[in-house]
Amino acid sequence: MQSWIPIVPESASSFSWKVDALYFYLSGVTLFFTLLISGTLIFFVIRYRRRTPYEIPRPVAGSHKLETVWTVIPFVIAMTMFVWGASVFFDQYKPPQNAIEVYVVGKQWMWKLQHATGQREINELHVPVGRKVRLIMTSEDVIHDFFVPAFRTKADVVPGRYTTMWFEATKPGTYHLFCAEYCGMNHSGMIGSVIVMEPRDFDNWLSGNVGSMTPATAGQQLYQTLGCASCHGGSGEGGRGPALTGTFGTQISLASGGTVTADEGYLRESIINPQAKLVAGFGPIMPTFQGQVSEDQLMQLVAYIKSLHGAGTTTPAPTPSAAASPSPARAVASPAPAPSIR
Ligand code: HEC
Ligand SMILES: [Cu+2]
Repeated sequence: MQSWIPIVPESASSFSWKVDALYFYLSGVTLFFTLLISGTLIFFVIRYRRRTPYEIPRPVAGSHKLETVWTVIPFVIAMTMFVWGASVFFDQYKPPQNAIEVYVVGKQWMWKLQHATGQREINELHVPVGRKVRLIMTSEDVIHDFFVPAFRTKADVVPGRYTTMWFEATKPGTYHLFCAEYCGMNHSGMIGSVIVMEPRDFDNWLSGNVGSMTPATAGQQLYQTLGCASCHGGSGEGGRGPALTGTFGTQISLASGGTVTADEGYLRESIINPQAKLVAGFGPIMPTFQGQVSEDQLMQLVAYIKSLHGAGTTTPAPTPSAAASPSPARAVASPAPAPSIR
């Protein structure tokens, strides 16, 4: 269904109507005061126009009542905008539970995406309707920006760090995906689509792509070939370096005092720039892997470390079909309202 106002893009995510409501409120307030002020202005110009060349107007005396009214009313209106805007903002930026995770790498001039089950896509993102989808994004070159107007959400994709965003599509269909940050000559061609499918169709689509390795499995191989195992143990149990099993999402105590949450960004930094945040109790012996691994590979290593949950689950599923059942490809395995995806 096209939206009832022709200039507004289609609305197809769980929070798009909230963004629209806020937007209409802001437009309404703006329109109201524009009309009020310009109307009053025109009225006064006519009503108090100079009638004789020698006329001297009566001086205006202050009015505390008037001052108070036109201070308090705008203040209250501004606060409604602030509180409402903040609540919509927090809604969008609070990371969701049980989301499907998709890794996104932007580069001049395309989007490369990979699902936790291993499926790769370019300039297309297939997602099921009614499920929360979380994107973990970075760039290989310059700043890009992942923008899906129909979902009313966008986020910068920045080289050297991860940004995340999430959405829940509410209607099957194909929606525009734009790069919303000028990124060079073919920026305008950096477009794609988000394809929202019924859960059953999405399931079929996922299983139709056998043979691709999950990011966690690819990360496990990198972990071995890059020699991470020599310090962190063959399956992350620890040694000269800290254990990586069960690390993800926990609070890490740092040698410098203080703690940090082990999110994707922290894991990435620990590999690229190990000395930036030393884990308490360990020396600065880990070499940097800057320049040795691509952003794709970094995401795979991060996916592998995330998949290490402790006893019994340290080996990622080798095939995508296995990964679709409960497995370290946790995003897909998570319990969710759409039963056919479990
Ligand atoms: C020479 C030994 C050594 C090698 C090789 C090594 N590490 Fe480390 N790693 C360490 C030590 C020691 C620490 C703790 C000190 C620090 O934070 O740098 C650490 C910390 C980490 C952390 C942060 C862990 C936490 O609990 O906060 C991660 C993640 C990590 N390493 C991943 C890797 C990966 C992935 C590789 C392979 C690409 C690797 N390491 C290779 C020694 C090593
Ligand atoms: Cu771009």
